[in-house]
Order: sequence, then structure tokens, then C-alpha cells
Amino acid sequence: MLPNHTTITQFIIEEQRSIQGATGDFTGLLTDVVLACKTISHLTKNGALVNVLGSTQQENVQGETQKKLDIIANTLFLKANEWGGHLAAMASEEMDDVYQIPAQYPRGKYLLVFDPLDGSSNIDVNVSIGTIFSILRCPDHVEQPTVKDFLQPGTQQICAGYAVYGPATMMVLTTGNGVNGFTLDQNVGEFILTHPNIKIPEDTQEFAINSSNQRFWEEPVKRYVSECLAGKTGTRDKDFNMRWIASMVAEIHRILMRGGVFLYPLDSKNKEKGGRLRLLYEASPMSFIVEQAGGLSTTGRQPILEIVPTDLHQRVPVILGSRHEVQRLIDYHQAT
Ligand code: AFP
Repeated sequence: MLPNHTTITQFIIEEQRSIQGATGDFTGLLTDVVLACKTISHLTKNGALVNVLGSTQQENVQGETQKKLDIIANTLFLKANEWGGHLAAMASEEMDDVYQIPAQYPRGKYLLVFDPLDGSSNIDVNVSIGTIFSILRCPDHVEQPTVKDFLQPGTQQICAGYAVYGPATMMVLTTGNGVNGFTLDQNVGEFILTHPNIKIPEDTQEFAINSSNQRFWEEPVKRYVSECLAGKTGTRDKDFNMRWIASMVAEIHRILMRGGVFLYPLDSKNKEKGGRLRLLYEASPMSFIVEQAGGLSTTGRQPILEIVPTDLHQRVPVILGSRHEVQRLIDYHQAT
């Protein structure tokens, strides 16, 4: 760390100073979130050495077998954030119901929603994984928040962020004032501002989709992907590249760094469930970040940030990334 470096704590405090009437509560909350992510980063970097690989016998509310690290990361997040007095309640991918703040701790004014370990199928094979979180304001006069208090559209998020545990650990954040990226200095144990004011290029020649689902896709997605694959020989008149990491955090991070479009669209396989990805702790925070970086997000038929959730673990179709490509996909959906 060099004297001219800005730490994430300094960055958050300086942002808070510019907000009239800010109490420091939000800064305190983010500091706790950051500590949880640093601890998860430490565990992922050590893997088998600290005995965190492998599966458990348990299933989460989605019916997915939980990995050991899913449960450890979830507990870490709860413990790091329950005591500070900033939160009224929490909710996570790994818990069926709302987590109430234990009685011995003071209650705060925020709600925290998170996916503690996104891309868990990658844990055991040493491929990038991440944590996604979203901060909402708890409605006034609510003593004991219930599910309905969390059912706020993405436009009401106070903050959204993710940590990506890749070759370097990074945290990317928005509070509605642009997007900033911080790299963890492993020696000092601090996130340092390394990627200020991230912007997603409006055009791209890269897309990400799980092509094994091709036969289930709807017409607009089939059309889009087949045009990309036709490359220079087709109507797009340019060649495209494709990526699929199966870890949304890593996928969105790549898009923030160099552009691209990510699709987990509605298809005949996931239609009954409403989609594949979860709204409150995957689609909504990622859409907030992408849009703050100048990109666009949609289900194909509706802006993701405008969806009013009906369930804590609701699933939605997701298309997001470089503005012009996402707009093209919206147009294709409108044309059918
Ligand atoms: P998990 O966190 O349960 O592994 O899910 C990861 C994820 O929600 C998202 O990060 C990936 O983009 C997507 O699922 C991968 O889904 P497929 O395995 O169907 O490709």
C-alpha cells in the first residue's frame, strides 16, 4: 500500500461526508460487510488446507445441495453483521426465512440481503466464485421485519456490491453514484481503490450463455445467439466470442472490465419457476451495478430494477451488460 492509496474505508467515509444528515451507520455496516468478504476470501484462497471444500448432506430452500463453504460463508456473514446495530434483519440464499437480529444486539435501519457464495459449483475446482449483497432501508416503524419488508424493487437499493474471489480478490460497489472497484492488498488486509468510476463499453463482441440449454430457449434468444455465431458471415457482420464460467459474479466482473452481455433467459425448462437466477440477491444487485456503470439490464420484457418482488427467493430471467447489445435483445423480444 502506498501513501496515495485510498482504502475502501476512507472511500466510504468520504462518500458519507457528502451526504447531508448521514449518521455513519451505513459506513459501519459496509465495514462489517467488507470484513465478512475478507474472511471468505481468506478461506477460498486456502481451500483444502483449511478443510472448506466438498458438500454437506443439506439442501437449501432452492433444493440445491449446499457446499461446506456455502454454509460457512453464510454463518460468517451473519456473525459479522448481526452485532453492529446497523441492521433490522437479514436474508440470504442459504436461509428459507428472514434472519432476525438476536435480542442482545441493538436494531438498526437497514436490511441486508446476500448470496454468500455465488457459483458454488466452482468451489471444489478452484475457479472464481464470489459474494453478492444488496442493502435496503427497513420500512419505518417496523420492529420485527418480515418477508414483505424485503420485497422492494431494485430501484430502492441503497447499495449493491460483490466480492470476486479470483486470482486477486476484488470488491465492486455502487451506492447510486457510479461504480468503484477495490483490490484486496493481502499483506495489509485492506481493499484499495484500483478501479475508480468503472464504465461498461456500450458495444461488445462477447456474450455469455449456457448453450447446453439451447433447445429450451425462446425465439428472441435463439435469434440473437445464432446471429452472434454467424459472425462476419451473417447479419451482424462481425465475429463474436463466447464465455461461460457458471459464476455470475465472475461473469459480471468480466463485463464491467471489458464489456459483454450475460444471459440466463427464460426458457421452457425454467419457465415454471420464473427463471433461473434469484431476484433479490443476484439479479437486482447486479443490475444496479451494471446500470450504474452505463450498462442495461432486462428480463427481455421488463427492466429488472423495476420488478416488485413477490417472494424472498423469487427467480427471474436475466439479460444484462453492454447497452447496445441488451437493447438489441429487448428489441428482439418486442418483435415477437
Ligand atoms: P450457485 O451459486 O448455486 O452455484 O449458482 C450459480 C448461478 O446462480 C450463477 O452464478 C451462474 O451464472 C448460474 O447459476 C450457473 O447456472 P448453470 O449451472 O445452469 O450454468
